[in-house]
Amino acid sequence: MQTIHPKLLGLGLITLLLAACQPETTPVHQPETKLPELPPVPLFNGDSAYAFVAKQVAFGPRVPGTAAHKACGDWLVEKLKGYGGTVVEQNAEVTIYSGQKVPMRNIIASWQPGKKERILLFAHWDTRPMADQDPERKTGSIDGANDGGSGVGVLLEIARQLSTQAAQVGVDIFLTDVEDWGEPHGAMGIGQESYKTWCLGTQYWVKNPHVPDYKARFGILLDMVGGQDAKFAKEGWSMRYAAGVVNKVWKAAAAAGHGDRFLSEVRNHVGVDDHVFVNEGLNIPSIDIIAFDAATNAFPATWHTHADNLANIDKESLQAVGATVAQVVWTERK
Ligand code: AHN
Ligand code: ZN
Repeated sequence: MQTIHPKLLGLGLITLLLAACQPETTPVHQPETKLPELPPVPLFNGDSAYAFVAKQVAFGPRVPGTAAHKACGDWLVEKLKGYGGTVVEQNAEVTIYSGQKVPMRNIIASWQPGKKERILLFAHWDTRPMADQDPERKTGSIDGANDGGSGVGVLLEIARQLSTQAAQVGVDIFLTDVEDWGEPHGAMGIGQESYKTWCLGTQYWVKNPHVPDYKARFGILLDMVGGQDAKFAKEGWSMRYAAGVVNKVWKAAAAAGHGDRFLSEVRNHVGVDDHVFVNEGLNIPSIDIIAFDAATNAFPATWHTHADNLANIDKESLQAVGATVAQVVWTERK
């Protein structure tokens, strides 16, 4: 057994006492704990994102089951593969609120698929087959330039950047399908059954993830991010499930110079969206960056109307959101 010499014990005690008597204001020399510097965040190109939105719109409305939907899906897969993503597709038949069966095609592209530490970015690529919010003509499919097109456009540009500069963490870009064929006029919200008629692709994916035991640190959903002068409130479901992620993204927006678009107020203007199912189904803290119109306390006026077309897309909005997402992706440490 080892014994401590009484003299040494005394010395130790004196040292301890001295340390305890140090006035609190004495500066303590700390060893350098600075993290290694990260490479600069790649420059998000809003013109490129805009071109990706225009291309989607040019296929025609991406209504599940139509030729335009099929052609656009093929193009999305080709682009994501071209930018180095490992692509998994999920094809299934899902039943919408009317009882009609429609084909669903989820598209998931992964960068550094072997990495455990990952970020999930998602947006829906289908468009609504009706214009039930249009003041005049409620029939006919909408272009969905903003509702669907904008989020996908931003994520394709992120994919293009990933092809030239890897992030420290793995990245998954999930283009969800059959998000927007939910029950019209149904009051939504958890507790009301009609909320389950939305986001069918995401609901399928949370029950059947593209890889077993899929996990990500956090998720960011982009929805209607390309409208004129788009602004984003802290969305209610996001705050409930993932307030830390909201704050991280809002900080990144400020760091990227776009803090003016990301409002500090919390708003419950979203009935349901893809991120709700990801939070509830897979426990991945996920937020929704989704436009909030302060004038109406709701979605932008073009929502589910024929005015949701390319003429109402704002490159600067795509730029602000894209630069913010890039800031998050390329400053996240492994
Ligand atoms: C509502 O909150 C009514 N809809 C959110 C889901 C959605 C539809 N986002 C775009 N289109
Ligand atoms: Zn919609």
